[in-house]
Amino acid sequence: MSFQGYDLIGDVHGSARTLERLLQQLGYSLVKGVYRHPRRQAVFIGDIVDRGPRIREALHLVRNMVLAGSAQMVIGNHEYNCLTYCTEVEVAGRHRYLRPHDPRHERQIRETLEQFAPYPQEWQDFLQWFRELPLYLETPLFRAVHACWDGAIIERLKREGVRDFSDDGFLRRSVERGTFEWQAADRLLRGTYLPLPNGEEMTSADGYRRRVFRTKFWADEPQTHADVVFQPDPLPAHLAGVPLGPAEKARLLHYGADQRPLFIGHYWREGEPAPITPNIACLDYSAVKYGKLVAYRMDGESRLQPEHFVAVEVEPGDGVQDGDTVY
Ligand SMILES: [Mn+2]
Repeated sequence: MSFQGYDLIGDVHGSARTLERLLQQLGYSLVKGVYRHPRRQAVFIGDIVDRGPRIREALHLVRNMVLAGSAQMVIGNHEYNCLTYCTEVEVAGRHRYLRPHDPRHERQIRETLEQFAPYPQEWQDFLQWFRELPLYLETPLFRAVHACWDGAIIERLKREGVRDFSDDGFLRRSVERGTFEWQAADRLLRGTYLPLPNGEEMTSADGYRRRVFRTKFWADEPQTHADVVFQPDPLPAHLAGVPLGPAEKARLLHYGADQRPLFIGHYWREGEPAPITPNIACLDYSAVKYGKLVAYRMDGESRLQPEHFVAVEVEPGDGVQDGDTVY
């Protein structure tokens, strides 16, 4: 089936009621229990799970749409974290999880596991489904990835025939720092980042000490750290103006203005939704923190239009109040 347009939808994080309102506003309606649009297809940019009050409902809604062909979805870092957190392997005769069960990781997945506790088989089914979610999506009209489009990594994934985490070996190696598999998962699902200058640390709004900061992958000839920072927390003033060295510049990517439109989520944006550049839009406006759940109506334009964004406010009880960011 061919569609006349696509509706790209940002990080839901368990705000299922708000997602239903957004879909209705976009012209989707329930047909035999599944949201559908007569002429358009939804594309979820990942991170349906964690944090919010209706994770299970949101997952059922989205998976039903994908199975019916009325939506596609790329995997987010939170679905990937669920997979690695819940996958047990044996190493040298000892059992361990691919993602360590430390307090920070437990905190990130807590609401998801609590909401699925009465439905253990359903949770296993969703984990299996997460493994089949593509790492990226590419159509003649646009591209979509949760955090960062890295053309070289994606070319290699294509050559190796890797589309998702369904291969056991690929999933296992993706947690081993330094492997190509680790780099692919880290870059596409978490984005680019740089160490803070002089080995310094900062405390972000979620209370964690960090030695790295998230960076843009579209900055054109950046000179200072302030030119590339892209995260909710600003850099400390004394670090922002520090020039980027050659090694740091070499680590940055540049998604060119001539490339096809790209949609990402991941970055906890605030304020009025608008394109970041003429060909890149971030659709994560912190819905679950009572920001906005945001979509972009894509009709095939090569330059993104501010009026194609659709945003709905999160209704009371469909988000979380605390300021935890959980990157
Ligand atoms: Mn997210």
